[in-house]
Amino acid sequence: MSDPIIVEKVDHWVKITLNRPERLNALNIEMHLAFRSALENVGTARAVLITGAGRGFCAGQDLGDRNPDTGDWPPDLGQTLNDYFNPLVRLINGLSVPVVCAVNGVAAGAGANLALACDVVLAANNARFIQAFSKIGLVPDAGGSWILPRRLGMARAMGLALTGEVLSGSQAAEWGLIWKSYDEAELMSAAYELVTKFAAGPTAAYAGTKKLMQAAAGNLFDEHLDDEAIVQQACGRSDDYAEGVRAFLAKRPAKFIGS
Ligand code: T3D
Repeated sequence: MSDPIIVEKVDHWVKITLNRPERLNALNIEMHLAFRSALENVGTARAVLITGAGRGFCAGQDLGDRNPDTGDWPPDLGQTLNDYFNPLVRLINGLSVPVVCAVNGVAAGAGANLALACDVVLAANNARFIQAFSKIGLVPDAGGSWILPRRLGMARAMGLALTGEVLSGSQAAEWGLIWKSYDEAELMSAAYELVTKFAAGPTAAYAGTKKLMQAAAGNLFDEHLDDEAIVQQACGRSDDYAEGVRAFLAKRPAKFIGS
């Protein structure tokens, strides 16, 4: 059997591929654990790319592992979230380096919301984002009910969640749910270009940006200004800041070293 998660180290970044294409990369326990381990072990990588093998990105929980006609029913879904999905979302959020997601095909249920947890989301124009939960009697999870209203406003968030309608990659970009969408054939080269740029970028500034953007949702404006001052103070002491200013003054591209 092939590995459910493929990890490839490329220069200063890591590519993580969800690899159960025959199930549209739906997550079973083995795959959950392998995905978690991949995220926990990005080490000194300066950027991460997550994508899916085959025609799908991820179809969420493997429903083949749920059987209502057994004595084990009902499963404790609170525990499933706490033990499997939430750790993945928290790990993606907690990585200090940029996490790029290339949504190469259908992203359904928690598969969609794991993609949306990433820092910069690219998708094929014909990718499908589906909040499939209502179709099986569940609520959006893996952070979906938090992120959708913030990115889209209540009208679109509610519409997507309650109807389970398909949102194309191109429409997701138009709505501001994701960063950009591309023709299918161009998606991976665009993703490689972006992650390569991040891996050669000012790593400490990216970490600070991520931290501040995440804190913004829970901060009052005034305290957020204080937070910006603290993070910027640290950036001001980095080698990359000095290099960025030198490069600007010398009219040459900056060579960031990530510290
Ligand atoms: O349970 C908990 O732990 C709680 C947490 C839940 C988090 C969640 O993610 S809940 C949501 C779970 N996911 C879904 O409800 C999506 C189910 N899948 C679909 O609705 C459709 O498959 C898609 C819209 C994603 C894609 O449709 P389509 O027509 O492009 O492909 P398909 O033919 O339906 O799927 C291809 C194969 O993948 C098919 O297998 P087969 O017939 O070729 O042997 C299908 O059964 C399989 N597949 C797709 N999604 C899942 C799956 N197998 C298991 N689990 C899946 N989620």
